[in-house]
Amino acid sequence: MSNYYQKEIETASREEILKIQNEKIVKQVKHVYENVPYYRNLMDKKGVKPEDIQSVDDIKKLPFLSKDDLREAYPYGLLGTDLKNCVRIQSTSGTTGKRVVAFYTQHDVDIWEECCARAIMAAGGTNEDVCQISYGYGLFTGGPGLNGGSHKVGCLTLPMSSGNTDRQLQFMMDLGATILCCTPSYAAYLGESLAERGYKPEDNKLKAGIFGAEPWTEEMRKSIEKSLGIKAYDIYGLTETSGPGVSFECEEQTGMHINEDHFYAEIIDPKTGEVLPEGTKGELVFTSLDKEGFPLLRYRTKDICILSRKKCSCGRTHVKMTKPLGRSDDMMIIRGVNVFPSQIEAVLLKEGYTPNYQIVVDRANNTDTFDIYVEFAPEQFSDKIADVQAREKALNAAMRSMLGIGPKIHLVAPKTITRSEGKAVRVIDKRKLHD
Ligand code: DLL
Repeated sequence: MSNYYQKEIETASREEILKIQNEKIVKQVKHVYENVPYYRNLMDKKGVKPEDIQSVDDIKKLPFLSKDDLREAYPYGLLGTDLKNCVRIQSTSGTTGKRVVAFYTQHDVDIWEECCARAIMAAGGTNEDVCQISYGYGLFTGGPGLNGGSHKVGCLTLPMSSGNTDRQLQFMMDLGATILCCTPSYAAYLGESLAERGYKPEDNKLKAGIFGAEPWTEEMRKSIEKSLGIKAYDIYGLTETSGPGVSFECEEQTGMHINEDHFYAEIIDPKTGEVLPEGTKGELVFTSLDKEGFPLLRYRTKDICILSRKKCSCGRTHVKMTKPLGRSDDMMIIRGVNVFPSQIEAVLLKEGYTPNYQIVVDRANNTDTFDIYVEFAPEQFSDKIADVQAREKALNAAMRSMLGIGPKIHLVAPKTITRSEGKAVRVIDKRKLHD
């Protein structure tokens, strides 16, 4: 028997869901057209008026939004209401152009937390659970989102944030955490650290984990389930649409139900923008149906996946998405942080290096490794160890300030990084992140 937070809506018939979506989209498009000049311009350019949108079938007439629009409109250009009505911002890591700042009214926070509560209850959560939240807190949406969801379910919430593994394990064991929320790589690391300290999987009280924010495979799921003695559930979301909880797994563990009463999903061909039929692999696009602060319409996530309306044994009727199967851009997720190669190149050039570099990402002991090989410019070259170390340290600090995480920098002699004859191979990602 499934455990629901909002059973009526989570198991509503297709007709009921469509009715809700159709009512909401008409209101939302009108609201955005009147309140977001940036999007009004895009609609005007495309010759679409709010009256043209009478149901979700008409959404395909609307223009897309992408990260580039977010950058152009930064910080307030896509705000959907007066700032005085907003109570929160969240943001992605990374500075300058790629930073996403999302605004929330209290209504938006409530909806977001309800979506997270649905995920926690789908994983078996009740008010008798002790929910350890080891996603980062702060601007990152992982900690705050699941914290809110855990409160709504009535769990005893342990707001651990990420890091400090000794303390994580102490609280987990002493306070008898039953649900763990963190990135899958951190869950794997916690499992390994418990074993190193002599604990067996049955020594902890955990029963479930809610893991997302980065790609992970079925093998990784099995390995985490074994090491922690739990059932591991996937959860998906992005800052632009509020954060975690846009979709979540149920006990079937065969894809994530999208909260369709709040988010309308489409799959498009990333090259042509054409909407593809259900069951086809393509780029996921979301329209937020009722957000007030940051009401993005047709936002291109760049995540590649497949939607399915196959009946689910949990009783939920909302459409399911596969795990993201890749990206249609070059964004990497390293230790849970979104990183674009262009950000790395910008730092190198600013610090006086040549654009001859290579990024190597791998995974060791369930943690991502992140190395950047950079050539000295000929005039910088030095073979004194102290000089090289000082430069590597400075570059590490500059990268950390741009990206939010620090790579290991390896300075190498000029002309030692292999030149490519075609497109330069800037990124070597050795992790096997997709099945
Ligand atoms: O990662 C929100 C989140 C927090 C989701 C905690 C789940 C749990 P961003 O930092 O904006 O937001 O990154 C969003 O992360 O477009 C995907 O590429 C990736 N992503 C998120 N969840 C998953 C997942 C949060 N379950 C970007 N599997 C998205 C694979 C995921 N990739």
